[in-house]
Amino acid sequence: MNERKGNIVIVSNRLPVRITQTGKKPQLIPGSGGLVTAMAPVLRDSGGKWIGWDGDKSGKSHKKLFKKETTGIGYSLIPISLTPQEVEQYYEGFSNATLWPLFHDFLDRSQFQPENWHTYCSVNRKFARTVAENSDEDDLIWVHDYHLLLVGKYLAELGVQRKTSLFIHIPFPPWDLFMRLPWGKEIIAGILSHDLVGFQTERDRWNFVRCLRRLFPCAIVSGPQRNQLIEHDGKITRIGAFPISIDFEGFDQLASSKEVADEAWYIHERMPGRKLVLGVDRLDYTKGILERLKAFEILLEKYSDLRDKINFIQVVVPSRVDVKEYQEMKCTIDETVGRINGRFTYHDWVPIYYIYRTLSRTELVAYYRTSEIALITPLKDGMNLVSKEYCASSVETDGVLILSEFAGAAPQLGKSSLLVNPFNVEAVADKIYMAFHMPKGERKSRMRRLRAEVRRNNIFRWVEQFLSEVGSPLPKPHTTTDNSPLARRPGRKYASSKKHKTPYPEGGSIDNKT
Ligand code: ADQ
Repeated sequence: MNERKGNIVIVSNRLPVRITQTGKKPQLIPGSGGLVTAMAPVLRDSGGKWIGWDGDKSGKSHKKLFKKETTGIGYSLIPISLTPQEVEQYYEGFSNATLWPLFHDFLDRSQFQPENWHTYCSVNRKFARTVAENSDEDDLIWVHDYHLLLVGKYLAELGVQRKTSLFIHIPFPPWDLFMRLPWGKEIIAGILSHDLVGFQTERDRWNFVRCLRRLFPCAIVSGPQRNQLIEHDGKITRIGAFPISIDFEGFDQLASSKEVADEAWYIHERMPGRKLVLGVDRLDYTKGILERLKAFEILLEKYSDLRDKINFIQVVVPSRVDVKEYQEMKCTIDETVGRINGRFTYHDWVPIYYIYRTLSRTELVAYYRTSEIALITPLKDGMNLVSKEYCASSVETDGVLILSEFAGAAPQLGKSSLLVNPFNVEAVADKIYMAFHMPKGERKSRMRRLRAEVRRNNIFRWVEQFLSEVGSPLPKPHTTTDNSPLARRPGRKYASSKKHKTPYPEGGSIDNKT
């Protein structure tokens, strides 16, 4: 990692804690979710600041509570308050009802409301002001995700000189979808106002470059495919794919503990002599939970010899519980589980166990460890950390991973897992059958390769590679803007100041088309 003078300032929509009201006093408890899992160990080790919304929808300020409750944790948490209107229009509106569905290929769910867009801009400006007030010139600002794509732009408009980077945790959509966004040009320009932009996969980076080329044909794209430089409007931005990961050793050690071994034994003991198929997801339409249930139903229809020999455990973490669409989705899942169980339950065999709550880390890892098959079939996913957590927790090295080809993890884990198209529910059923009957030797060799991959490309390496890219010197920007003839000169390349390391050697065939 590069030696830097300043601190790291992380900026994300939510802080890595939640406020709870136990009795009269509000308290802070650690939050859950992919981003928290990824970043908390990093800040704990390096110090620094984390800026984000406190999660309170009333607009009440909790600065004092944060100051009191977070002294001594090794880094500062700086809460931002949002008004009810900001929550509705910036968070539930533009972030989660426009960008989230559009970037996950759900165009029919995307809403394009101008008032939501305007509030998205003003909240991004609010975040930028807070960053300016809580950082100085030597600090590295690391913005996370789709809620805050314009923070770099507003920092620049405020005249604040900072090294800024952005990591987008969700997929970047292809041009055919992105073109529908009425404010697409502003979004691309906002992303380009950062010094480094990281995507989960080569496909996302490639989609971004395609959109950029359509909207800003004069922008200059140069450099090796996996580490490109873009000059636009007198600024140079480095872009690359940095597939996020997990703390492999943390999961491996916990999975090997007696506590987890006991819990895992207890879970399997309730379903004696049966193979367990596990699904773990946040409640979201992108995760493909209903399609997966349908695939399991087809499995029981088509391969009746598996009845009584297999159980499907679907764990769903409550998410966006106030949103009507999510409440309806939960009802549909409840009904579907009930219908399938009603149809196939026989004596003491109930085919589907359905858990709708947040599990403790020990419980979650016990389910990972004890399940013979993981069925991870999102319809689209930025990365999907659950697939990596399953591999790290499979300490007996005999679990089989069935993985969606539309998960960002597929380029890394696809070779040694059973890849499926989650929309093809009959094929998913066939893959479960294949996993059920896979010989032990093959299961072990596949899982060993998967574990080696996740162990090598773990979260610490991810952070190190991202930070070392931010630290890499950039060439001086050319003084011309987009429209100048010089900027349009074909084939113009920057002399790279160093030979770029390829962060992740593997990648999709898409690379070759860039
Ligand atoms: P998410 O959409 O939240 O993250 P994912 O990557 O699968 O998706 O992370 C979910 C996290 O929640 C995992 O770390 C898992 O351990 C945890 N979790 C799941 N079920 C749980 C339960 N019942 N109890 C407790 N914890 C549970 C977003 C993007 C992803 C991207 C991540 C990280 O949508 O595509 O992989 O960010 O970049």
